[in-house]
Amino acid sequence: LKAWTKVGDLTHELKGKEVLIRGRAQTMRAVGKNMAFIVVREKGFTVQCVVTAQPDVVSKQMVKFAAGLSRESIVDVHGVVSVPSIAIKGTTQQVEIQVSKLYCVDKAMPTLPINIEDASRSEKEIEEALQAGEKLVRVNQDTRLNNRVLDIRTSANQGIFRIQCQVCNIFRQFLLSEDFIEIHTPKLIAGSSEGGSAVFKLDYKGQPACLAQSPQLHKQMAICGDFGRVFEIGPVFRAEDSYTHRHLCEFTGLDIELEIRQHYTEVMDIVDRLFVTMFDHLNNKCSKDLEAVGRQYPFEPLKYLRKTLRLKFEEGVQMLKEAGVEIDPYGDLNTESERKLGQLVLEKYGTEFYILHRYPLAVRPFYTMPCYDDPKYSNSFDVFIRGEEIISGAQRVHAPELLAERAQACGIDVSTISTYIDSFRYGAPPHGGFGVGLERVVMLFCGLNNIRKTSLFPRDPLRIAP
Ligand code: ATP
Ligand code: AMO
Repeated sequence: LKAWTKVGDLTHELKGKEVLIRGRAQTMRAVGKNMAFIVVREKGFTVQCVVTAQPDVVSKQMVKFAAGLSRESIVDVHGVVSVPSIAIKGTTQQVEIQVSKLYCVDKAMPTLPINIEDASRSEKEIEEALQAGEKLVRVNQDTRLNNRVLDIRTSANQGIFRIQCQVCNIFRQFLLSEDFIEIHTPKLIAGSSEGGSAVFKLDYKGQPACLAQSPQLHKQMAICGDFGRVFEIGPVFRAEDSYTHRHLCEFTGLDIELEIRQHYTEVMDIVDRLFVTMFDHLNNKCSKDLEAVGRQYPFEPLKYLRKTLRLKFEEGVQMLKEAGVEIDPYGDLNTESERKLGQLVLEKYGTEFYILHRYPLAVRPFYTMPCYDDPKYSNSFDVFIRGEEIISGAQRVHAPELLAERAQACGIDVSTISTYIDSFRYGAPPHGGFGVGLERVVMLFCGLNNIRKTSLFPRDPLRIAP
């Protein structure tokens, strides 16, 4: 038999069929000398394989070999699919394989820093096991991240990163279908692109340089170069000293920039259509992955409207005020007030996904366009999922003098961005765009409590390995 079957595809329909699978030996259990059960796992799906001693087919030695495999070894299993009379506990697949041949492709060391079974349990399962007197190790976040290669083998983590892949896939497909082109901007740049001190500085062959805090400057320059509509999926570096559940020092930015014909609402229209398409796709096409995540980290599906709610910053401030939270009308919202507003919006409008726009100019980056009717406000917006920010966006200043003035006022050394400012001297179309934090989208869509769960190899102020 040469055709491989995926463990996740083993269903009742294959009853009586011969199959060949490759996976990892997750757990081994011997029953006397004539029988052994091995749970084999492939990409987060598990199946029970039964090795029974039978003359001319399976020797007792083979049973012993199977029972003695080290956990996480890679095995090839050849056998017939059967349907047991009682429901199988502890595996994702409801069929078994009656093994005729078993090969160990690669042996794992006998003791591992993480037991995948322990690392896969939900908090509820851990509590129940502990109450039942079972001995088990609660695998903490640092142990998981220190041994990330093992940790990402759990079903929940396999699901998380397949969902992440789909977020990027839909982002790309949707934008290509809307006439955007994908660009790749430099990550080694001369100075800060967002302002502030949160930059990783480096020496660029004797010149001071830094890792890009965003593709902001170059995506706008691509618009000045007449691409019309651009997007990028790439790394973003922030040297911020943020020890929070939602800040990383390196994350993946999903950025877009486009010409605006009349109004910055055209940029918000893209947010609306892109994200409704994305959420629908995740709910309809990624149900197995969402279930895998939810089994370990239970969450409620995201509530969103067919047409995304748009709330003006002033209205948000008013809602908070009515709820007893005083906010400076020209200041920013802090984490707590963002959460509170998220709750109020859910109660009033029944959505956990919304856009807050017309932010005070003073709290936005230097390149943000002030509102024409009131320059204390700006043509800008943030987007929230479950009360936490996933997107910042805005119309940009395209008048070079104003841009230089705003940069200087925000403490940016204008000489480091002179080629950017010059781009607007050769005729620039009105334009705007936004940046999405990939890890935040996945974290918040799945109701997870920490951004490190949605970054494959997270980088935070205390971690640069593995
Ligand atoms: P941006 O995209 O604008 O950087 P963000 O979600 O990354 O948005 P910040 O603007 O950096 O967040 O900060 C927003 C709020 O998050 C701050 O007002 C503050 O309340 C909170 N915050 C940021 N960094 C920290 C930190 N290190 N510790 C505690 N709270 C923080
Ligand atoms: P901003 O700085 O708000 O905007 O970043 C855009 C989005 O990136 C995510 N994000 C982060 N994710 C993880 N760790 C961090 N430290 C972190 N900081 C930000 C958030 C945020 O909404 N140039 C603008 C975008 C634009 O206007 O086009 C920018 O970078 O989800």
